[in-house]
Amino acid sequence: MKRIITFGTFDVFHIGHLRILQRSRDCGDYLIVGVSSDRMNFNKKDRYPVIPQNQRREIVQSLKCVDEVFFEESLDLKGQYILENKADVLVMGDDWAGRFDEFKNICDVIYLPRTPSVSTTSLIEIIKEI
Ligand code: C2G
Repeated sequence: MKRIITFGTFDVFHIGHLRILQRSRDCGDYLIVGVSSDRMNFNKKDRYPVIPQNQRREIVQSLKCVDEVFFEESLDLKGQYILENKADVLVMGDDWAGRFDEFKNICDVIYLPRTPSVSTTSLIEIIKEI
């Protein structure tokens, strides 16, 4: 039984989000997702996500490929979340390549290629133009 953990905001949920979650699940048997909290996003980017955290969590939890969801409250707690959830593998998109290598002593760390040509930021820009 291989337990996978991944993290993300999943704001304005799109196909890139779905694919990284499906491919993360394909790396093992059980997928746990840390959904970044509204406050964590505000601290990081100085703005709140468009979709509030309870709705982002509900969307992610409803997916067939996702087994369990919790709120990620801080980037600094990643090691603790990996240990608490007994994760065997940390999967992240390759926009984070190298950033989480420090956890290679507690689990495997895999960076998967991002889905090209789609992002929350570009979707927000397109919607603004309409
Ligand atoms: N992603 C992807 N393809 C895209 C867009 C995003 O594969 N076109 C992946 C990202 O690489 C990430 C996941 O989808 O692994 C979630 O992306 P975001 O919601 O942008 O999450 P982020 O702000 O990177 O939050 O602890 C880390 C943070 O919680 C990550």
